[in-house]
Amino acid sequence: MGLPFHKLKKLYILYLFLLVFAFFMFAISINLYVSSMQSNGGEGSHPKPPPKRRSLWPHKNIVAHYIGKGDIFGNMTSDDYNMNQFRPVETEGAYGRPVIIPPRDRFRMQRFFRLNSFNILASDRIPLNRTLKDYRTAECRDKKYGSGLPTASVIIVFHNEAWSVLLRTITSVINRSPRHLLKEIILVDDASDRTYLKRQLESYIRVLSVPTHLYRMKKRSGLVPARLMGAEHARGDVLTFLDAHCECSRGWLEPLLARIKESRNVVICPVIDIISDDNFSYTKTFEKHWGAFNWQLSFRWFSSERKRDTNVKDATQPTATPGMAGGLFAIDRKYFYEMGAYDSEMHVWGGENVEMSFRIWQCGGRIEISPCSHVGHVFRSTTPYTFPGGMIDVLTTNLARAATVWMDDWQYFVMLYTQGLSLHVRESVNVTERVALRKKLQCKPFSWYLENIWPEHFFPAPDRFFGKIIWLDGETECAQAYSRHMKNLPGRLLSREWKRAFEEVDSKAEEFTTLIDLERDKCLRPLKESAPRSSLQPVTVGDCTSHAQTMDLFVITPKGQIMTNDNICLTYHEPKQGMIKLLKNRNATTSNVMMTQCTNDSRQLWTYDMDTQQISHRDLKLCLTLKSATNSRSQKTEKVVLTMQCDFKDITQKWGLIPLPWRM
Ligand code: UD2
Ligand code: MN
Repeated sequence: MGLPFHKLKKLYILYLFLLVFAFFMFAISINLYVSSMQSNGGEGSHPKPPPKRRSLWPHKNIVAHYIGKGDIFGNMTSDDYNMNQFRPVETEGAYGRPVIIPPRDRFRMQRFFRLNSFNILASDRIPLNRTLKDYRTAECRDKKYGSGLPTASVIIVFHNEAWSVLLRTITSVINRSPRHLLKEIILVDDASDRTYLKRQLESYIRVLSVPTHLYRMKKRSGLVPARLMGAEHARGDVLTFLDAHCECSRGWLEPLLARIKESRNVVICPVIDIISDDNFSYTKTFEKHWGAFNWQLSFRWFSSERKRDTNVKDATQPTATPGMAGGLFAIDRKYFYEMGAYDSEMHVWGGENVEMSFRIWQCGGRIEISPCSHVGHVFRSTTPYTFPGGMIDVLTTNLARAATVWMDDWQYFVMLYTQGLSLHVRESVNVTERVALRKKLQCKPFSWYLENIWPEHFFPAPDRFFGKIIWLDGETECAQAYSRHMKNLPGRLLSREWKRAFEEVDSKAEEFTTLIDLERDKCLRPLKESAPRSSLQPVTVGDCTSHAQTMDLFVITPKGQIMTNDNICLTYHEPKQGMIKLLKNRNATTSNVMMTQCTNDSRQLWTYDMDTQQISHRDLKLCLTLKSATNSRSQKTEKVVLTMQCDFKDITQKWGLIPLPWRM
């Protein structure tokens, strides 16, 4: 006999309720699992969430040394790795717009991010021939280049590039270059192992409207050997190198070719726009930027106005740049070889852009950026591929090669103040052939490069001070020795010349550096050690143990700029109304002295009084002073450096220069 109907109904409802409840619990736990995976980011075996969009351009370092993660494949399977998920949606990414990944694909998106260090799901939704805006100025659009331009071979090297990204690069070259100027496209595969880059790629390029050749490296070698292989096969008048994740915009090629036609010793770069690694949006960058290298020889963009540029009236004219980013440039094919092509002993990644920048300038050529040529590039914050030989070793060997051949006295500075580099690395490289090339081409010294091509540089120089700035609290041995020395100098009462101070401290360099107590002496440095160097940074004093990376090393020019690595200068920073009040109260970490980008204006000029050991602002005559202030947020008391009325008795206004060696 069965249960009565009403009991059955109750059981049925209970059963239904339990089912719904179980389903809810299941959904919640899945959700929790997914979000915990996402918040783990790069720590565990799951991909790191895509980095935030960069907003500080162009101060932001965008082509930096990579911090690769050893475990590249993580929990990805070989199917994941070889999968080509290109499924274009007609209007996605049109006019360079960002792609928004639907929430249901977010987890997958993050999982696949690490394969290429960019959001491949976004790229896979964008058609190969997506539209872009015209990023040129009106003057550039109107410019006519006439006939008789040289032809170009576009060379693209790649190692395990994503399908849609590589093919969009090729498509943009084909669609946005005048057919008669494009001799061919040359692809060099640096021993990739992804399956779609084998036969599938070969058949794809066979039917393109521009002759496209694919060569393969026998073994993984790096971008330099791959580009050299590409160049060997090229037949166009001009070699045009591109990374494998670029998009050429309208009119990109003509200005490059026209400049080489005008002058064959110019290596010409486009303006490099930003394709977001996160959503593949295309963002135009400021045209007037230029590039150079920091103390560790990492490439950096700068945007400060350059003297020589103000003379150029025509806004379509290319402007000189001391350094090139390395990936995107055009060069006359024969000139490329006359100038020594590349240092073929540079492997995998890095250093070749430094070497080429110095070599071209020092040996009689020029490097320029054309404001009329815009090419987008996907900037990534980590490298997705392996570094055979170890990243640090490969990179430092490449840099040591460049520095040893081209930097003369300055090579020692780079060796001494770059982590991983040392004189020992220098001994291990054989650069005989490159030194012979330098001799054959009768190249100029590095000092000439710094003085003439990059006069705004922030490296040490014979007429500059290099070392630490210590606070003379009067108690440490070093501080006492320093003050004693200064007090006994004839003519000190009158001397406000940096040059005189440099000479005096140089003559005592050894004594001061042996006396310095790295913990008890206090050195001038930024308040936060890890804050981005591009932002406004308050200044403080701290232990003198810190290394170059922490910015307690300064270069002072005879003019009175107090500079440090990455083009950062000690700056008088006009306080805003509210800030003045705070300064008076001294109850907040606010200061009128900041570290910020050097701009060569009077806010960054200081003088030194040898008699009182004060550093004062040249025009305002206010002295650098160490004060305690309470951080308004954390309520902690912090020591902050600011400028105040000078008082020769005030111990908080006394500073000493401790020189450090930088050459042999
Ligand atoms: C920048 C340059 C890059 C190169 C590098 C320094 C730009 C936009 N990019 O780094 O061209 O000068 O600085 O070395 O200026 N590749 C290989 N084999 C390898 C490693 C890389 O073929 O072993 C390819 C790679 O697929 C890419 C190109 O070389 O097409 C450049 O590599 P990247 O994109 O990782 O370098 P990037 O842009 O960070
Ligand atoms: Mn690149």
